[in-house]
Amino acid sequence: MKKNFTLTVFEKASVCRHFENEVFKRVSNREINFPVYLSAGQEYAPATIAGIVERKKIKPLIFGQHRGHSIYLSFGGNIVKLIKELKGKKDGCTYGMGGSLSIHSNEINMFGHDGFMGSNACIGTGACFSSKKPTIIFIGDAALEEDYVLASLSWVSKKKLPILFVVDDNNYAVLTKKDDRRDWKAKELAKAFKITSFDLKDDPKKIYNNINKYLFKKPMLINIHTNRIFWHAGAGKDKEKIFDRYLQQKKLLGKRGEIIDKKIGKKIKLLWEKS
Ligand SMILES: Cc1ncc(C[n+]2csc(CCOP(=O)(O)OP(=O)(O)O)c2C)c(N)n1
Repeated sequence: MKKNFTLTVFEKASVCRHFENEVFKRVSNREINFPVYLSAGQEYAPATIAGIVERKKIKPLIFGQHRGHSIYLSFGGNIVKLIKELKGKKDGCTYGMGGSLSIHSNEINMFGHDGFMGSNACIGTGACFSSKKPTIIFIGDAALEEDYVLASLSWVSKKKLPILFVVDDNNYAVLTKKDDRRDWKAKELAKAFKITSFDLKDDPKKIYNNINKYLFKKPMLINIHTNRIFWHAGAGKDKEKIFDRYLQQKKLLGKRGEIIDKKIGKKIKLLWEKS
């Protein structure tokens, strides 16, 4: 029997959340002492998209930005290899050289980011144009403002490429909020390029219902509102009290949610200690 979609996504999100909490601890106590980009609070975007893609049995090309831990884990990246990567080991997923920023994995077709905000949009567009393979490009709400990202959107639309752009919209460019940076919305921008687009909360069912039918059948852009728990980089928390989709979904699942959360938390803690 097919597993309930909400449950599949929750399990993925739980892996991401516990993973990031373990990283946070290690950055705080300086066991990890290079820049890390945590995705806690934002895991429902990749977890949901990965859940949809898995159901369709598609293995897309994946181009992430920084905050890529949850993308890698949601799409089935080997967790031990990512732990080793963050410990700087040679048998890490990016041979201990990519760190948190440039997570790369041939196994899941994930291409490491170079640190240049939005460059993954151009590179992903080129890869899709030449291969015609289903492609997912994750960018932040600030990366969407880069001129070369706009040029990529234009080409994607002109060539009707099987691409899904996921704008992980946490409202911030480091510390500057969207309202202080621009007066347009991602959905309006995509519409101007004749790209089907949606502006959605990180609610898995809403994302599923909106993108499932036409995914990879035409270019699409989805702006997903998320809330970051941790700072732009490193170990620290923003002061504002935020809505936490993971905790909301856990509550929704009741006892089952609690059991999964505990079980996965324990497993990941152990993996971090052993790897
Ligand atoms: C071309 C370029 N300009 C500036 C930076 C410095 N920088 C790194 S991340 C960042 C903000 C990124 O915001 P967003 O794309 O929304 O991603 P988020 O960190 O919020 O997930 C900036 C300005 C950069 N890396 N590359």
